[in-house]
Amino acid sequence: MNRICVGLLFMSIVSVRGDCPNGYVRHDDSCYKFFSSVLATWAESLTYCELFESKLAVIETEREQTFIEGLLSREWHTGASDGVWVDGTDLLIEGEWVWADDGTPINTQGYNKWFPGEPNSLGRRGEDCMDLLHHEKYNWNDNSCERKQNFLCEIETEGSSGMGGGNANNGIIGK
Ligand SMILES: [Ca+2]
Ligand SMILES: [Ca+2]
Ligand SMILES: [Ca+2]
Repeated sequence: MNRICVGLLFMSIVSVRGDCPNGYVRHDDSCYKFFSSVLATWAESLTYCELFESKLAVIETEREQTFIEGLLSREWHTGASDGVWVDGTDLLIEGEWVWADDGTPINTQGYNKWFPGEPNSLGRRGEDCMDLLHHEKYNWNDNSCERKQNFLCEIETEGSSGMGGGNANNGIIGK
């Protein structure tokens, strides 16, 4: 098209492919930030991530889950909440879990690491948002979306190819 477009595209690629933004930790093709001193509802935490050009973490593989367990254990401190919000939700249709970011179903065909007995949709109003519970070794749980707790943001740095990561829209560039 024109030089400015090409230049902008190039800068985007460089910033996306390069190091993680300050405060983020790299693992494979993603950058992660555990916000361990902010308490937010699930929806608020999603907005926080967006403010920092990221999104709530989407956990696609055992390898990613293991990394996240390590990261959260290392950075856990007294005063941190037991639950840590990630991107999973069944707010749209009760019992049908998806990653909110792109609607990918979370079912037995794909990767999942629900704690035994979860999701259990406890209480009269149920539980529709996914968190990782410190006291359950960061296995997955459904919790009340209104609960205020810490959260984990992720930036996917590889837009295409690769399993799971290839979700058409490069959100980071688009922003
Ligand atoms: Ca991920
Ligand atoms: Ca539910
Ligand atoms: Ca639960």
